[in-house]
Amino acid sequence: MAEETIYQRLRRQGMSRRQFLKTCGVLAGVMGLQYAAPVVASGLPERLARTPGPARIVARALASKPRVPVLWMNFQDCTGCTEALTRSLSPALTDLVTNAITVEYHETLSAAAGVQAEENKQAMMKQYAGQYLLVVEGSIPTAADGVYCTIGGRTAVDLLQEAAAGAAAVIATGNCAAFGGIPMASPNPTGAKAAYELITDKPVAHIAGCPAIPEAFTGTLVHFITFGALPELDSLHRPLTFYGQTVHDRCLRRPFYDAGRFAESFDDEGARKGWCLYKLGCKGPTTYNACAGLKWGGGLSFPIQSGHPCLGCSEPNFWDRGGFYQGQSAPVGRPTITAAGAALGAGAVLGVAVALADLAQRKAIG
Ligand code: FSX
Ligand code: SF4
Ligand code: F3S
Repeated sequence: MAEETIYQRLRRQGMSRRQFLKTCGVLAGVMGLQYAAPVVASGLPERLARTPGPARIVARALASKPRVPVLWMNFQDCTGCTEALTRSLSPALTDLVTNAITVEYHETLSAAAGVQAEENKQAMMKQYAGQYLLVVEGSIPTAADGVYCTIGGRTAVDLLQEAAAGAAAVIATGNCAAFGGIPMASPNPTGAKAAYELITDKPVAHIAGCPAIPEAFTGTLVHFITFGALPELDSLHRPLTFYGQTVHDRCLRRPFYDAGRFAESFDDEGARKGWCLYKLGCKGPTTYNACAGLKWGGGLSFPIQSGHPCLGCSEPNFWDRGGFYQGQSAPVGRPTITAAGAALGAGAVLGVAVALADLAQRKAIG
């Protein structure tokens, strides 16, 4: 018997066709898909054929594919990336994504433990060899033969390489998995490494940030579900849709930066008036992340909006670069971004704004 598709599962769980198509629009928005060319919707129900191009792309994928198996490995991290994702304030989105994937193994969320969990993982890797998505959270210790992190008596290095061997693709979520993060900060006692340093034969996407923005993770995941491949990445393997612009490019304090109005301390008149935090150490001009557009807590706020300079948490070595609150005497020049990056970044933010507005509307109408 053919495996149940994602769409069939959602229908079985009570989602109407109308809700399904609307949600596909939300997902397309999260992925920044509105610039994608429409596809021919042959063989689909009439309502689906009338759905706008990007939503139709997602709908076609969900209507034809079974759930994507996910293997989630936690190593040296604070679990903030899992926390951020599970506390994301887009429940409808989270709900759809959890229906579109099957998390076969996750150390911190799994109900199973010990031998049973390890046996489940082995069975899953065998059953879905070459098809599953591997998500890595945390850095991997390599010093002293890897003894600083062991699970079930095996080292993180060993477990990661075993899991990566059968994966179709890898998502390294958070700065720790992507670039080594805080565990790799000097003096790096555990010999921490990033996932890509140990996985050299599989595509790896970096959802950088400490922690990663949930919507950036979800958008990348949905891209994989839809297209069976990772989205376009920048030179540091971050999806361009979410990392194509700096925090500074979309910062709400940017007019003050341009006008040369800077807070000089956290309690001066400039700080109270919401002026630019550049002289208080803000790394926004050199940090590529979607915080200023997507924000956190379902679009509620982000560090700079709350009065704190950007620490550059989506960039390599952000902890060792330090100087978090070090005043900078003169502003850097306007950042240069590629036209492609700007278009993609703007597209993503617009898409998510539309998506969130749609979600709010759906909640309002029940
Ligand atoms: Fe690292 Fe994820 Fe920083 Fe934590 O677990 S990215 S320490 S907030 O969240 O890996
Ligand atoms: Fe915003 Fe920081 Fe840029 Fe100032 S320097 S505009 S606070 S990102
Ligand atoms: Fe990180 Fe800076 Fe955003 S510190 S959360 S990239 S504003």
